Amino acid sequence: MSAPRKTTSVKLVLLGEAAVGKSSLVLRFVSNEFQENKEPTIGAAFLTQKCNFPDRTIKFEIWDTAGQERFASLAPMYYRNAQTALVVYDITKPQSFIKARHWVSELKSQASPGIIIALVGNKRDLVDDDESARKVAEDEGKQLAEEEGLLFFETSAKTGLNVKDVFMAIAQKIPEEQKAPSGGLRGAEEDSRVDLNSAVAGPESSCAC
Ligand SMILES: Nc1nc2c(ncn2[C@@H]2O[C@H](COP(=O)(O)OP(=O)(O)OP(=O)(O)O)[C@@H](O)[C@H]2O)c(=O)[nH]1
Ligand SMILES: [Mg+2]
Repeated sequence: MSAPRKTTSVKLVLLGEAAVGKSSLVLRFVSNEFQENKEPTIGAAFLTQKCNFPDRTIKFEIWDTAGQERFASLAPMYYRNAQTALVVYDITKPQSFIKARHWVSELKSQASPGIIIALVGNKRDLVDDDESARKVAEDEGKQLAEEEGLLFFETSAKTGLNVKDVFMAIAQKIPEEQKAPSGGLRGAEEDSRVDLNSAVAGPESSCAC
């Protein structure tokens, strides 16, 4: 009988302006679904997703934060102790790219040293048929990622383009021995006091990857 695969827990936080598609990216990754009119996140939502690799299992503990300005003060609570972050913008909304730059610099100065950050330009489907809808050039994203040492992807939560790839690229950068640190916000399954957005939070499920 083969030994059970080692599980590595990875705390991941999503940050970005309201309505850029953070929750939609998570929904696509965890359930392979998309909702045309997704409701804004209130506070934050917590989900987990396990991904099996030949040598180990990665368990993503995902904190999906609310982008609305009124929740901005909560963000440090969610990125504290995060090993990885997705900073998301909407490639049709230049303001959301400015906000993404701010998140990257805040993470660099306030989050755990060595945090793995992926910069994600979402809603690619909107420009595939009509390039004039694009307001942030792909090269702008690439350049910021190169300057700051980030992973970079353009995605579509709607079609699924590159969504799994973002999480797989992050998983590949997680060192073998790394574990989710204790302290700060713990996984919701360990702390019933955490206020969850139950419309989004769901049970663990196996990764299709
Ligand atoms: N066309 C298109 N629409 C998208 C995509 N991703 C999300 N949307 C839509 O954009 C809207 C906002 O998506 P959300 O996932 O709720 O955005 P959010 O970043 O979680 O927003 P907050 O929770 O308020 O911070 C919803 O109506 C989604 O259906 C995408 O890749 N393509
Ligand atoms: Mg949301």
